[in-house]
Amino acid sequence: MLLAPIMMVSIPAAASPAGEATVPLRKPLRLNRPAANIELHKLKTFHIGRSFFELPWVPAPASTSVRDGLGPLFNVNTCKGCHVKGGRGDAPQGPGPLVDSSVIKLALGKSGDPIYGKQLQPRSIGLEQSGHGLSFVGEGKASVQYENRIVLLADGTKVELRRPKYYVTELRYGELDPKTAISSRVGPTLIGLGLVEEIAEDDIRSREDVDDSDGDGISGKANLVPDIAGGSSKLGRFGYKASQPSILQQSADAFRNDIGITSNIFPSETCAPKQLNCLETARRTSKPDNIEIDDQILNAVAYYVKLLGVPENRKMQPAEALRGSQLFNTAGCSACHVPSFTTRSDATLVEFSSLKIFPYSDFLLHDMGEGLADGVTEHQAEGREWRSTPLWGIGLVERVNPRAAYLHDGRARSIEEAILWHDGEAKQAFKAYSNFSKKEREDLIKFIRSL
Ligand code: HEC
Ligand code: HEC
Ligand SMILES: [Ca+2]
Ligand SMILES: [Ca+2]
Repeated sequence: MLLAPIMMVSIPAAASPAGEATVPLRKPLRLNRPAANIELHKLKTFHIGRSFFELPWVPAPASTSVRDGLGPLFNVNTCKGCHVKGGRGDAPQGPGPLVDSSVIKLALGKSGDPIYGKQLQPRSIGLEQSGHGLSFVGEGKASVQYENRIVLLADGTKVELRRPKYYVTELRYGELDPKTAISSRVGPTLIGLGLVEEIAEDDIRSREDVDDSDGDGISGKANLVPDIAGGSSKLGRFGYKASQPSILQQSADAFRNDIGITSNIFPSETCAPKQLNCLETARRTSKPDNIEIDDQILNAVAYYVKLLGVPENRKMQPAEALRGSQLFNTAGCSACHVPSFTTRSDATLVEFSSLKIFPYSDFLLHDMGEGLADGVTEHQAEGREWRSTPLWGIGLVERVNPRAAYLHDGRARSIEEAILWHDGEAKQAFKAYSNFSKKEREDLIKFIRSL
């Protein structure tokens, strides 16, 4: 196992994970405040973006024509339904139906299910009726069942993990293809994404080691994905499999797939060829140019997300913080949860230039083993591969939304459970953690909670 030199770990000394952009902790606790160093006049667009992030979209045609066009198929009618106060959406409790903040992705090889496409939308705008009114009948429903499993740590402690299994029911257009993989994902925290966008592509890619040539068991891989507006291929950095290159494209994707709002980036509705009533309703309610959110409003929403600030760290005694970060390093966590980057000196948003930030991620894909695999391919990301989740702000997750949990599908009820799901390239880190004494485990988790 690789024991990186302790010097490599930088402790965010000033408790400022995003330098001058760091947001002081204030009550009420929420994660949707702008970065602290943004020039005042720029916040006007931030607030416009926020209103379109929070307000519910309605079916077209409506008198409020700037925010109509919902559906025909959709998950929920507002972005904030899945990103609660800028933080994480509710995790499914199960057994039973999935909550609104979970998205069901469907995959058959590199494409989606032949009938239902790449995502199951549980709602529609009343396809049997005139195209008005919301209906709880969409493509179908999904539910989860948990199977418990005990992990035994070296000192004899037992930890119970719950392994989810997802089902679809009430399918409206017939069965799924028997080979279609089902993946559930819960809406993640949105802090600091604008800073992540300003990390130079080369700084992330320089850590790639696809064939593990340095033999440390860890082989970060970049996801190169289409940049639709730019017409080329770019490093993916957003989403659980790093499949979106920009906040703008990720937001346009959410508008289309989660809310049924078309844009210049994604001008078609999600109706699949066999979903005739969806296609018919889309035709009947479409606007002349087929675009339901114009560039100006879409850009404002992306700008809002881009500015969402990173909160300051929870205070720790220097000795405690040092100890925690050393444990983080010796366990090999920092190989993927890379503590810090410096943003580009020529950032598109000048306030975000040359900042030393502490996201605790390498933004690369890693094989995390069979237990976490979902069988879904997204560009270069395969079924077992996930982007190292940034750990900044993780100590606030449950304080901001007590119904939130950890990992892509919210299966882990605690940070410890999340660590114990690590496998594949992270097998050594799992072993190191399970060999720690109780005190070491507590110190490590305390450190993680402070980030
Ligand atoms: C139905 C729930 C849901 C809704 C509604 C929703 N999101 Fe998300 N959001 C998610 C999930 C799930 C992911 C992770 C996607 C993935 O990787 O598969 C995500 C990811 C993101 C990310 C990337 C975060 C990261 O860490 O890389 C951004 C940005 C984002 N959403 C913005 C938006 C915006 C803007 C809207 C409204 C247009 C929106 N979301 C609506 C569930 C939702
Ligand atoms: C090989 C790369 C790798 C290593 C090593 C690694 N992680 Fe992770 N970690 C990931 C990935 C990828 C995910 C996302 C998995 C998912 O959501 O299914 C993750 C998720 C997490 C999460 C959950 C984050 C959240 O917000 O839900 C925590 C906590 C975490 N890691 C802590 C650790 C700790 C502590 C260590 C060291 C003991 C460690 N990780 C080592 C790659 C790694
Ligand atoms: Ca629509
Ligand atoms: Ca669908």
